[in-house]
Amino acid sequence: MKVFEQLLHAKKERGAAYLVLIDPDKQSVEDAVKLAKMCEKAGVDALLVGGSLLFAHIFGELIKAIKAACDLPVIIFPGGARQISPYADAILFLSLISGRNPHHLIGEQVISAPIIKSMKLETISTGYMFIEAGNVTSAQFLSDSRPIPRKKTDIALAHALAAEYLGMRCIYLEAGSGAKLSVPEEMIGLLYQHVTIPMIVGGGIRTPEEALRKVEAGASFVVTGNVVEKNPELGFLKAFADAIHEKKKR
Ligand code: 1GP
Repeated sequence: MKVFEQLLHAKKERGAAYLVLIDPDKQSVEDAVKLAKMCEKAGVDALLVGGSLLFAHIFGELIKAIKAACDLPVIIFPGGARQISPYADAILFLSLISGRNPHHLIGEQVISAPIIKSMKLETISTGYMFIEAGNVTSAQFLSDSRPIPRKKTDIALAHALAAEYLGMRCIYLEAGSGAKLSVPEEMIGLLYQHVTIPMIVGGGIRTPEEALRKVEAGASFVVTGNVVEKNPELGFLKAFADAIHEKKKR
């Protein structure tokens, strides 16, 4: 089964899928492997690997080591065209549709497409949308793009519909790593009513309860990064996984 189908399957079976982000700039290969194994035990559905900058030269090595140590699908969540590896199972082929910077709408994609083809990586085309988060995140700063204001749910909806009509397979509502405020449930809820493709929601989610609220509003896949890096404990991860899978049980 392709990775995207696995995610859809997880959503069908468990109500939503839980994705944990591993940023190669924020941990060593050993710590990432430890975390990946813990994620597998805790009931996480897939791992995302990527970062805004990539200072460390361990991108491919880290993915290879994770793949050797656990069976979870590893999906690249690239901060740019340099973040590609044949050891991953798939890549979110992002276009930053909330911005108007052509380099992040199509430039990086053109640079990376032939390499992705040669690596035979599965691509998951994703309409990537920055949502105002109460602070300027690294991704916003580096991509030189403004986020969609939190209260402008109609603007968010117009972008999400455009992604769907362009044939993208999912939307990523991104408050940004370490966001002060996560994506508002009102926005997720409105998009859920009108858009038929799945929504990934991430950025600034700090508690299992907050994660569950995103699922109840309509998120298909929930991402956490920072909070798990800071608390790499099985019980904590399990609480997130259980909350994200909770809706199905109700
Ligand atoms: C960032 O959505 C992800 O791209 C995760 O964000 O690190 O704030 O959980 P956090």
